[in-house]
Amino acid sequence: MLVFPLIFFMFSSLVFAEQIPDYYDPYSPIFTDKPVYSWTDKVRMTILAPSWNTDRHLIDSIGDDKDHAIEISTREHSLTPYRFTETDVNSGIFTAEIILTGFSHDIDGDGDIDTTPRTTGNGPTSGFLEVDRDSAITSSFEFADGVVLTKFVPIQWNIGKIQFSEENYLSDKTALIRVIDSDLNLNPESLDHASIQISSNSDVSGIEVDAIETSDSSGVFVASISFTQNQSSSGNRLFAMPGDVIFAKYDDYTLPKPYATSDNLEVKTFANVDSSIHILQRLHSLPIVLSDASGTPLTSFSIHDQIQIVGTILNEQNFKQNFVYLFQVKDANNLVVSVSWIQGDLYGNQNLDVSQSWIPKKAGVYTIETYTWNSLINTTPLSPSLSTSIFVK
Ligand SMILES: [Ca+2]
Ligand SMILES: [Ca+2]
Ligand SMILES: [Ca+2]
Ligand SMILES: [Ca+2]
Repeated sequence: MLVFPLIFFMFSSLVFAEQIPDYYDPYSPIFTDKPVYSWTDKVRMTILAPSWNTDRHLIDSIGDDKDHAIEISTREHSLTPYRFTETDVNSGIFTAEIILTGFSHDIDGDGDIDTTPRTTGNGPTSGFLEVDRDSAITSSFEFADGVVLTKFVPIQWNIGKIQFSEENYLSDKTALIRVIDSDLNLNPESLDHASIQISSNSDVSGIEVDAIETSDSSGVFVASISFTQNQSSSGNRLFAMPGDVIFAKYDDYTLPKPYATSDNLEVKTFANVDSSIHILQRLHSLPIVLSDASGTPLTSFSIHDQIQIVGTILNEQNFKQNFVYLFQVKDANNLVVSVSWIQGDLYGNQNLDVSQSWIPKKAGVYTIETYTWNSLINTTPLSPSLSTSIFVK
C-alpha cells in the first residue's frame, strides 16, 4: 500500500483544496457507529461512495476487489479484502460489520480465560478480529487509484459502575442492582452474565448473584434480590434487618490505563433497608395502669398519695428497636406538672413494663399522656400517644 505517497498527496491536497477534492473531508468518508469501542464490541461501518454505485438497479459491493480492497486491521491482525454491500440498489451507501474478539484474558479472576480471540471472515458481516486492550482499528479503502480513505477508531476498556435502583428499600420490596461495564459484553449477539456480591450489616458474607445483560449488546447487567428478616441468606434472598446498610460490589478485571491489564478493582455501592411496617405501628403501647406503691390498682386518687403510672410496650416486630417512652401529667389548665421518660431498646417480640411514680400536690382533674418515640432527638412516634384523665380529691 502506498502509505507515504498518500500522506504526501493528502497534505498537498489541502493546499489545492478548491481545485480538487479534500480527502481529509472527502465525499466518500468511512463512518463507524461509535467513536470508541470496547474489546469485544460489534463494529458497524458505513462508507459513502456514490461513485461505486455502478448499477442503479443492483446492490453493488465494494472492498472485495483486489485492486480496491478494503482492509480492517489492528497492528497485529487484519481482515482483507473485506466486502461492504450497498444498503439499497441505488443508495451509494455501503455497510459492513465485524465482531471484535479481544485477546486471551480472565475477566472474573476465576483462573479461566473467558474470550475466544480469532481473526476470520471476508464480510459484509460475521468477520471476527482480535484486538488488544489499547489498540485501534484502522479501516482503509482505496477509493480511487492512489486515493486511500482511512478511518481510525480506538479500543479501550472501561471502569465499571454499580448501582442500586433506589437509595432506600422497604424490607418487603425487591432491590435491583445494575452493573454497567461494556467490557463484560463478551458476545455482542447474546446475553452475557456478571457476578455481583451483595451483603448487609446483618450478613457480612452475604450472597453472590448472577446479573444478566439487559439486551444482547447493552453491557448493562441486572440482578434482583429480596430481603428476609427470619431466614438465612440463600440464592437471591439476603438476610437484612430494618436499619441495615446493604452493599453491592463486583471486581472489574477490565480496566483502562493507567491500570495494568492484570489489575483488578473493587467497584461498590450501598443502599439502606427499612421496615415495611408503618412507623406508627412499629411498637404497640397498652393503656396505662395506675396503682399504689405496692402494685395494687387504684380506683380513687388523693393528694399526697404516691401513684405508680405503669405503661406496657410490646415489640411485635421480629427486629430490635430503640425507643423512648415519655410520661406527661397535665393539670386542668393544661400546664405540665410532671414529665419523665425512659430510654432503651426492645428485642424482637419483647414486651416491657415501664413505670413512673407521681405524687399529686393539689386536688383537681389531671390528664396523663404517654408517648412512644424512636428517640428524644427525632421524636418520631412509633405508636399513637395515649391519654387518661383522673380526678384527685
Ligand atoms: Ca447499485
Ligand atoms: Ca474467567
Ligand atoms: Ca452480550
Ligand atoms: Ca471494565
